[in-house]
Amino acid sequence: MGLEAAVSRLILKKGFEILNECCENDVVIVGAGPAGLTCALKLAESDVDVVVIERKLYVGGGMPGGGMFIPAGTVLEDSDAVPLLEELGVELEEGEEGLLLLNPVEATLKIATAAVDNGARILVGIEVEDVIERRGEVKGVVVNWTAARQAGIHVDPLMMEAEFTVDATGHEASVCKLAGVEVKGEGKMWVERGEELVVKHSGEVKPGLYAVGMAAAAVKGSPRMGPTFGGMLESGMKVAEEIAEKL
Ligand code: 48F
Repeated sequence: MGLEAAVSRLILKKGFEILNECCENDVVIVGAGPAGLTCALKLAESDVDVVVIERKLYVGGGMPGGGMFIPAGTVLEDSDAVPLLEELGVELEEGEEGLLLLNPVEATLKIATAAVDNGARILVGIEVEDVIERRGEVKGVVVNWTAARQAGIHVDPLMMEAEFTVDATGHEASVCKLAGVEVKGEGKMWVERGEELVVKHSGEVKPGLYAVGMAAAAVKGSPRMGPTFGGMLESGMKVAEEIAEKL
């Protein structure tokens, strides 16, 4: 036998071991954008068993794209995200009007790396297509391969149970919609107010289900803030703290 069989055998054994472990979790986070990744990092730091499900093949959501694919992002200098970014070694440059500049690819990678280093699992290419609900409480998610949906093939899904589920799906707030939570849709652009309200609105939206980042803004209809990322990180931190306390 050559190495081909060994490569396949090893991947199947390890991969299915990981997927088996993901059938039961403390927390499932849907979406690996800045809010979901930060929430995962902070939960993992508190020794919470957390898995992030991302339908694309890469992490970061909208963050690596900066503004209009232009490779820079901003953060308000008085944001509580600044100490976290500094701790992660993200370079921050003085801007103007109380704004700092960052490299959004660097920030994404450093947050994701810290989340994984602290024990968070990130699964890519998997899409959440429904929630598990018992007596009005969300108890995890129903998942399928993104590729199966894209190919238009109907195949029954699998399920991942969780004590708490976090909708970090960004503007779509797709998990909230699946769970029957009313989603108003994000409001018009207003950076200061959007940054403030996204943090305020992040939290439990239905028993067992939390919304963070733009999903939280979309649920409440609060303003968008474009490529200013501090609120996304703060939102993830806030919900991680709330969930860690409950666990
Ligand atoms: O959109 P996204 O980056 O959300 P976020 O963390 O941050 C928003 C900012 O990037 C920016 C902004 C504010 O500065 O306006 O846009 O709130 O990341 C959401 C992630 O969720 C994935 C999607 O591919 C993206 O990577 N996602 C969405 N729906 C699903 C999903 C689903 N049903 N299953 C799995 N992943």
